[in-house]
Amino acid sequence: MQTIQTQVISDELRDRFDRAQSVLVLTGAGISAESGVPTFRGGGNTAVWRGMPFDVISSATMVQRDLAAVWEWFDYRRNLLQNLRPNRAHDEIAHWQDRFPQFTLVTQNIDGLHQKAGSREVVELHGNIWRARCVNCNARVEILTDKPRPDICAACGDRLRPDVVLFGEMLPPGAFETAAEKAADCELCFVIGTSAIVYPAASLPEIARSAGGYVCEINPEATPLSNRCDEGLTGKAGEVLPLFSKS
Ligand code: BJW
Ligand code: ZN
Repeated sequence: MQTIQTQVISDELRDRFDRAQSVLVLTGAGISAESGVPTFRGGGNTAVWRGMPFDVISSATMVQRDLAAVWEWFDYRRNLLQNLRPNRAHDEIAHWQDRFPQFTLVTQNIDGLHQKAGSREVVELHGNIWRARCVNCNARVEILTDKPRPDICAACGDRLRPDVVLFGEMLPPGAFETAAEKAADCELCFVIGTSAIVYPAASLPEIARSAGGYVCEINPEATPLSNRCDEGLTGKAGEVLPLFSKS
């Protein structure tokens, strides 16, 4: 008897997965949803902090206008995150790095859950919530769970801010360039748990596809990418991804 699970992945995708030498994975907030991390959009989930939509509080303007409020928002989210664990989707992707000769994991997430699951050399496009950065000299400081969060830069005495990329800000130097280079070079590109509307991250699947890569989206909901990719697997990342390790 054929189960629903074996029907999800097409023969073509399974064959490409078995043969692929170079794979790129792009993840977004949805991959952490099953760990308990709220997404920004989709599923009726729109992040709001004290009445402010996330794209207002998570903006470059707000850092200039009210850095204390921005810190409160990120402190709240770090507190939430410190008890959360990677889920089956993070675990499965961590295994892929040893399965393919060339493997690149690019994430828009700032939660550090890929690294907690064992993924190495993660290309973080939007920074990391567990780091602070000086507004003046760009020195970076790790934020530890068992120590008070530092406020002031030890190198120059100026204020620290979250080391994350807010709307209207540039991505970390080299991060997008590395991701774009790998996207242009991959045979198989998985786009997992992202609404695919925030640029430049959303251009990576386009780059992969125009260079001949096979693009597969994994998401329970349709996105602007859905009718521009080669295959869509409709479902939760934590349920769909483990199917790849089953024959
Ligand atoms: C599941 C699931 C399950 C649920 N399993 N899936 C070109 C065109 C138009 C605009 C621009 C453009 N280029 C640049 C822009 C401007 C802007 C932008 O893209 N705006 C768009 C919204 C229109 N981009 C920027 O400002 C970027 N900077 C930049 O381009 O610099 C150059 C520049 C500078 C100045 C002027 C001009 C250019 C920076 C973008 C930074 C994004 N920052 C944020 C906040 C980070 C800090 C924080 O956390 O607060 O990053 S915004 C937010 O969105 C966060 C995310 O990383 C990002 C993407 O969201 P993501 O990951 O896709 O999550 P969701 O919630 O949107 O979607 C979740 C999905 O999961 C849904 O589809 C669900 O269905 C699915 N899901 N459960 C699988 N179990
Ligand atoms: Zn400094």
